[in-house]
Amino acid sequence: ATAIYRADYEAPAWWIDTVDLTFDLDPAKTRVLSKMRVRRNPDVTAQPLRLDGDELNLARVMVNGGGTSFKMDGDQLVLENLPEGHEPVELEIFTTCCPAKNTKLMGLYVSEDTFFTQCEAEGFRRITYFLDRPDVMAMYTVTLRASKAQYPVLLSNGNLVESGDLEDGRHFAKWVDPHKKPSYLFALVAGNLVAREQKIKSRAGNEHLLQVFVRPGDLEKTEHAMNSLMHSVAWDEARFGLSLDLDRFMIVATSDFNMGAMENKGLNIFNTKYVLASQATATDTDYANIESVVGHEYFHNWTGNRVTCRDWFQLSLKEGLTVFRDQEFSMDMAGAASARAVKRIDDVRVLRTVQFPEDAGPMAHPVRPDSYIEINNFYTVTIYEKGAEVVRMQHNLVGREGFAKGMKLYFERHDGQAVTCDDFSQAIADANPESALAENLQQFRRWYSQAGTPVLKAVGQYDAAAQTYTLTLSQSCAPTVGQSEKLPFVIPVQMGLLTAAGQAIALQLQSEEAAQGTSRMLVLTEAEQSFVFANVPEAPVPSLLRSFSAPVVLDCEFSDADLLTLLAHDSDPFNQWEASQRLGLRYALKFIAASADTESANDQFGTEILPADFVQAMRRVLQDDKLDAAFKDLVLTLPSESYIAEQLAEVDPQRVHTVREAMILQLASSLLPAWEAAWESNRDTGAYTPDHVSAGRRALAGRALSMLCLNAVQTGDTIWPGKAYQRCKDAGNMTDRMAALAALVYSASPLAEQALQRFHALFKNDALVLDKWFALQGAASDRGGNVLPAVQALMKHPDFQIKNPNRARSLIFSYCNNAGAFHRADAAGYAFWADRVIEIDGFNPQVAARLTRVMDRWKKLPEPYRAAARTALERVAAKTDLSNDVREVITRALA
Ligand code: HT7
Ligand code: ZN
Repeated sequence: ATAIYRADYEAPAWWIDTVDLTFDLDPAKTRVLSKMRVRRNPDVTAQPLRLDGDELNLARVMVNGGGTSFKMDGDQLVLENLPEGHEPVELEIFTTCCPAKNTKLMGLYVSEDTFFTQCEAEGFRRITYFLDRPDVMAMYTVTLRASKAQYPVLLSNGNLVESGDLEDGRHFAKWVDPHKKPSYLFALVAGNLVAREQKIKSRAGNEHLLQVFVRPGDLEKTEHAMNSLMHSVAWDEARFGLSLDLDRFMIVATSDFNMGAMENKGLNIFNTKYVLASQATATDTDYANIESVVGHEYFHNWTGNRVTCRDWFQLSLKEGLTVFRDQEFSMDMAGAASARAVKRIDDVRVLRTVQFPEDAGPMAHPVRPDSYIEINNFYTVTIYEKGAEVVRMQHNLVGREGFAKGMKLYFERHDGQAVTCDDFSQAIADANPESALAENLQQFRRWYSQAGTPVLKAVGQYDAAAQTYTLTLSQSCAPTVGQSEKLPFVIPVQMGLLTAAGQAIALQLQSEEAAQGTSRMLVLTEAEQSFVFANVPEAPVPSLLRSFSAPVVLDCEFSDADLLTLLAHDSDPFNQWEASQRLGLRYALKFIAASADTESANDQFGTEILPADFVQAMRRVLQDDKLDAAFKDLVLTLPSESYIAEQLAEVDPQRVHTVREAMILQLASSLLPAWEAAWESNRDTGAYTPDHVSAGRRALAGRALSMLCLNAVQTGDTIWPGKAYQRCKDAGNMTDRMAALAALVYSASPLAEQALQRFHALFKNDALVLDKWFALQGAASDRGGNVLPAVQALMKHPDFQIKNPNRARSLIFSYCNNAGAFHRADAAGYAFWADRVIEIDGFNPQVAARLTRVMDRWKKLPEPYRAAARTALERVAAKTDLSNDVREVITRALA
């Protein structure tokens, strides 16, 4: 396989103006007739028409109603003798494909007797020969024909213009999409489905029909998805003035899907995980995810569909922007400032625990990559989450109103076009000519072109005589694959200063006449810059990077006292939380280093890793009536193992795991009465609603129960495990039930097995709940190496189906991400991983490539893990028939 380079982009030599597709749907052999009107691109020198195809059977090609010569070049169908000149040419291509055998779930496939499509990024070429690239936008008419009994519902993009019966029990439906679109947004669905329907009226007074299609029996689980969709439509109108541009907007759920959901024009296709919810089967997190994913796909209707990407290197143009939009949507829906902060903290945790490692590993790439082998490998946290941070920085540099103006200009300029990341930032800057973004636009664009996480170093110096405080900010960025030199970024640093007692200090730069509030943004553009603040009454505690104003690592020498001040008093809740994480990280790193030459950190340190003042600060947070439960839960969550690991040059995963577990145990035992009180006051949240306040209370109750069960294992107490077991039996919602089950499993309680069995018996007919059941067991605490054999046994369970991506992810991915159980001295975890990568690659390369990435950071492992990891990677690499997807990831990992 060869790499494709951004620098090689050329406009297409041909345009496709209209496509008329007719499908005769049959699982074993679907016939596809494509009639296209194509014409030469007058701006490009004349070339043959080269159409992409993949695993198609070609039956016939006709040009302007007559036969034609053609040739195959690899997977491409090449037409060299098309009429010269710029007149449109009528092309007719007849192909067949086999949806029943499509295990890759790309193109047209069958899931539970229903036809679905997935065309992004390059799936349309598995349906018919086409110019399968996002800058070729065409008008689509689609006719679907199928057995009426088996496939009573026939859907495609746009509006239903005709339907009726055919001979032999078949029927048809004809759909016309009123908007031109790239092929990756094409979709069809055919099957036995039912819909929840809702009519809505837009601000402009237009009527729209919203539909959520699911399998019969699942209808009552669609209320939250429908509500989320209605909220999304209203939010986009209110916040950005963007209205729904279709009479009908449909969501369809499938349980076989490679990713979360897909924004096909007017016909979104969703993983059931992001549609179906009832209080008995879905957790608060599921509810929140559904709202966010429904919003995300809906918002793509403008950011992605109306204005799309010129090429796949620009993927973050739509994904980064749409993630930013869904994050803002969730924050606006959350309402209160504290709930917004909780959402921001959640988002930053994902960025730091998943994207920062990606940016420092073998798959590091810029937000706008320069090359790829398999585009499916570039649907990454860098494109999505870091891309959203890059949009957020632009938002912050021009302000909320300025950003809205920029978006307006973006759509005025580019509606109906396929454009680039540069076009986006240009519009935001042009709409705000006086902004720091416009002033530094070229330099700002390095966020798109340079990979890696910058380190922002901050050094403060207080001059008591002059009452000045000099804050020196400097930046650096380590080399990443293919990029050895990095130029300075534009880094917005939202900040404030606090007295030691925690009071906010008025901020006045020496050059200014008067103070300008107590929180402000400094913009770092040089490698190093100093900012001098005047009238500072005492040596201040700096609160830097408030709300995580830039995706960087902040290196600042805070004392423990500074951090305790920030934790107790900072007006920025993000930095309050951040202070708790810095303290937790500090103690973890100290004890990981100290335990370097001992067998077990536990034995050496007992339960005394955390100093008394930190434990006391945690107690205060837990007992503070003024703090939200959700926020308390986040503060009391120690930095994750992967975040701790990222700070280390060499990572002994067992040591990281053991030290973190010991810290958790110490918090469990030292705060025992506070945990009991937290449980008692939050265990009953009344009639279930997934709102943020009661969800936060359930989260805190769940953590308290888990801490109490962990402590019980140490003390031999049976009361709390008994209460958890009882909760598993009688909980009124899945959040509480799952938390109780997890408390038993993670504490390795003797009651865990029985509770798991009951849970299975109760939910054996609900696929999404069974996924949770498998996932929990894959993520269980390892006791003497017991998790891997349990996982191997579960793979033989009648409910385990490796070909279903949700199920494979729930057991296999969950185990391979369970560091304490996966990194085994006998290398059995790695052997299991290699076997599964090879097995899954045989039928679904995209899912296999995701699993391959579990080993991204293997070079940081010490022996004996490192050699064993290499052996496993090399075993996979030695397979000659690997997919391009897995080959690209494994080659980079081994390089
Ligand atoms: N834009 C969608 C991407 C997607 C996808 C990509 C490759 C293979 C399968 C896929 N399913 C969905 C999802 C989104 O970001 O909205
Ligand atoms: Zn998206």
